[in-house]
Formats: sequence, C-alpha cells, structure tokens
Amino acid sequence: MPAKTNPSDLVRRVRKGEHAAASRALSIVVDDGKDSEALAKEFFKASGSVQKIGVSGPPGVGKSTLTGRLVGHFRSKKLKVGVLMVDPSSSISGGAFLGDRLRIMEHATDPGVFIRSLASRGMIGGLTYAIFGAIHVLESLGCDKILIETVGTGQDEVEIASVADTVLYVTTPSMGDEIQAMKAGAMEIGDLFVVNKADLAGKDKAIADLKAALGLGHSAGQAVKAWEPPVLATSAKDGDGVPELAAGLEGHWDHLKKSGEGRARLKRQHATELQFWIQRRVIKSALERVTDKNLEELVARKTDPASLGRRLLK
Ligand SMILES: Nc1nc2c(ncn2[C@@H]2O[C@H](COP(=O)(O)OP(=O)(O)O)[C@@H](O)[C@H]2O)c(=O)[nH]1
Ligand SMILES: [Mg+2]
Repeated sequence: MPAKTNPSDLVRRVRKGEHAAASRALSIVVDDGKDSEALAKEFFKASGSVQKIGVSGPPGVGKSTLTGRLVGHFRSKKLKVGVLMVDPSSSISGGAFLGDRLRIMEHATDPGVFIRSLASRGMIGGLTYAIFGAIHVLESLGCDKILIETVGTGQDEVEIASVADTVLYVTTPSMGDEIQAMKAGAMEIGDLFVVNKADLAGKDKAIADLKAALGLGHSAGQAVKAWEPPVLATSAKDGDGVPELAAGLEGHWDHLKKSGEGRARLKRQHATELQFWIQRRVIKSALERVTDKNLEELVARKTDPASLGRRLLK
C-alpha cells in the first residue's frame, strides 16, 4: 500500500476506473481512516443513479452462485458490475467466505467486475454506515449495477431494504413448507422472489406456495398495488432462468424510475446513512471525553450515567 494518499488523487483514480485505487479508498472509508470524510464527500457526489440490488435469503439457498450468474449476465451486456458480500465473520482485509469467493472467482480477474467483502461483525445491526460508503465508491468507479449479498440472518434481511433499491429474495424448492412460516419481514422487503435450485424436485409447489403467501400478505387493506413482486425460478447451478431474472430486475428498476418510488427509496437510504453517520460520530466523540474522574464520580454516586451522558453530549 502506498504511504501517501492524496485524497483528491485517489478520487481521480477511482473515477478513472482504477480498481487498486477503489480498494484503497474502500478500506479508508470503511475503517473510518484518515481523510475518510473528505473522500466520502467526493464519492457521494457521483452517487445515486445506479441500481443497487440486494440478494437476500437463508444460508445455502444459492445466493452466491446466483450472484455469480448475474455478474456473468451483466458482463455479457458489457455492464460494469460491483459486488459487495456482507460477511458476518471476516475482517475487511481478511478473506470473504472462502466458498462465496470461489463461486464468483471466475470473475475476480475481470476488469469489469469489482468484488469486495465487508465484515458485519461488531457493527450495530450488521449493515451500517460502512456499506453506504462502500457503495458510493463503487458508483464512482463506474459500476453500472451493484449486487449486495447478505448473510441471511433475519436482521440483515430487513436492513438490506434500507440500502438496496431492489431486493431479490432467494428460496429453494425444499423450503416449500417453510414458506408459510417465513418471516413477515422477508415477504415485505422482497421486490422479486426466486425459487433457486429449480433443478431439484418441488419447484412448482414452491412457486405456488410463495405466490399464495404473497397474495395473502399483500391483499389485506391495500388498494391496487403498483408493483406485483414476481416469483421466478432459476437454477444457478446451470444458469437456467438467469436471463429472465435479469429482465425482472431491470423491470423493477424501470418501475422505480417511472413511479417515483426510486426517489422515495433513495431518500430512505440517505436517512439511514445519515442516522449511521450520526451514531458513529456522536458515540465516538462522547466516549472519547469520558475520563477516569467521571467513572470515579459514578462509583461515588456523585452523578449517574444519564446525567453524565448528557454532560458529555453537550
Ligand atoms: N442443485 C443446485 N444446487 C445449487 C444451485 N445453486 C447453488 N447450489 C448449491 O448450493 C450450495 C450453496 O450455494 P451458495 O451459493 O453458497 O448459497 P448461499 O449460502 O445462499 O450463498 C452450493 O453447494 C451450491 O453449489 C442450483 O441451482 N441447483
Ligand atoms: Mg453466500
């Protein structure tokens, strides 16, 4: 890593499409390193017009394999693709899920694909401010589509909806019976549903169950819906259904742009980003002011955490 990091030089190189510069910028933004705010400010300017696709669903349903397929599809259309994998365990400099990496490895050397994993461990609620910063870097890098794979814990499933424009929810035929019991949250955040592993038995039943569950979930008290979440089938293993899925994703993107819903979602994303920025800064700066004397005062019952906390926030 070069010792000198001139922020404006780094920004310029990212905008030129240099992956090494994007890697460096990403690390700084994610780790909140020196110049991170100056960088984030610049990257934000160029953001807001690229479709961010969240790929969510329980572990093992084939999210990574399908993400790899979608990358391949977008590349065949000459689109530049950014992939963020939210990894519960690794540190950003360390590895991704080895398996996940392997599944999209064929794209790792493609200059039209930028892949990065983000650690969610230790973050408040998994996805936090860092993911927004990372997305803005990828947008500045010139990515035309950004795929974000989450780990599939309930928390991430819901949070991806405040980060992505389009949420793809992945299930499998063997989930047929579980669909009834699927968390309401998953039903509400999905813009498209896909039954992956359609090469296995039970695809049709799974699709029917999913459609029935969606119908039930959405009919209550709602007027004509602007967007009916489609239920598609894919086999990520052999690529079946991937072009149709890509067309569905594009259809949702068109819908977002035409209906004004895209703007509403962008606003919600910015509200979340702002919330995380404030949390990070306020907590950090208040905690930095805590002295041993403060703690002694607590022990001596001269003050209490609420009063002290208020004082430190001032
Ligand atoms: N039969 C079948 N297996 C698949 C398909 N897609 C993925 N798999 C397998 O399912 C396992 C989990 O896939 P992975 O992409 O890591 O799932 P993730 O945990 O949701 O990211 C791997 O062994 C894949 O090879 C599919 O369409 N059909
Ligand atoms: Mg995965």
